[in-house]
Amino acid sequence: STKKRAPLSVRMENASCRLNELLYKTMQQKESNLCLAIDFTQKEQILELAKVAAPHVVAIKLHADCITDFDDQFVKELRTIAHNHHCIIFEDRKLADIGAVNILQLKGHQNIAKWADVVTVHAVQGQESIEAFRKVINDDNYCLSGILLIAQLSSKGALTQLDGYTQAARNIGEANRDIVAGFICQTKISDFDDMGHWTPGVNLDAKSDDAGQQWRGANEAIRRQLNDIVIVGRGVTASKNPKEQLERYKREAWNAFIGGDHD
Ligand code: 6AU
Repeated sequence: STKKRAPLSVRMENASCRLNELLYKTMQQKESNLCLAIDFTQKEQILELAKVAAPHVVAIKLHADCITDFDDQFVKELRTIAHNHHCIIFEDRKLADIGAVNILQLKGHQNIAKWADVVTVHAVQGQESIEAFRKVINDDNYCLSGILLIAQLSSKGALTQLDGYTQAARNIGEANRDIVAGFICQTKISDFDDMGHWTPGVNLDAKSDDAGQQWRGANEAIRRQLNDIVIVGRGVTASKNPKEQLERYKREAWNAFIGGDHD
């Protein structure tokens, strides 16, 4: 897609998915399009960084199944941080099963739907399995207010590059905009103003890890590839001074978003 982004106010008004009303309002208020991926294994470590990050980011992304001491107290504290700083809590579970099982997983062991605002879902299981999320998203007993479809992966050789895959994922998302808030992708794929393009694979100091990940800068991801939200993990979490890096990534990503004139 080459169409430029609409202003945040327009996107907010056009939001079909509840998550996006919150997202675009929060982006405007915080002047941030940064999401921090906290891939730590212990809840205290995660909460400590979440507190530092919350004022700077629009979303905090977790892999709850990587946390070895996950419990209700963790969830409670996380929700408090989210509430105090207007942060979206994002569980990156990448669900990929038939609809009925996806729902069981959402309500299972870690009860994701109760505390996560948004969860990632693969497109591979097809449209009807994805439409099954609607029941949970529309149920006020759950926190979940949208899903992000994985349209492209950042890793080298990802099969999402196979002919037609990304377009097929986009079509499923665009046909279900009340529940699909947007995409995990490498470049902007949808021309619907309300759809959010969340992009991982951003690091300002390195190009790759030793396990297939591919990184590029924020300017490339946001200004050239027209994504909306930068998802950064180790660029911040592996640094000696995470707060300094958070401020740096926030500034770079936001400048790229509002069309700052640096390269
Ligand atoms: O900045 P990193 O490489 O330390 O972390 C990137 C984060 C990780 C991945 O699980 C996630 O982004 N991710 C995803 C997501 C968000 O779904 C998709 C993808 O294609 N690549 C990727 O790295 O927490």
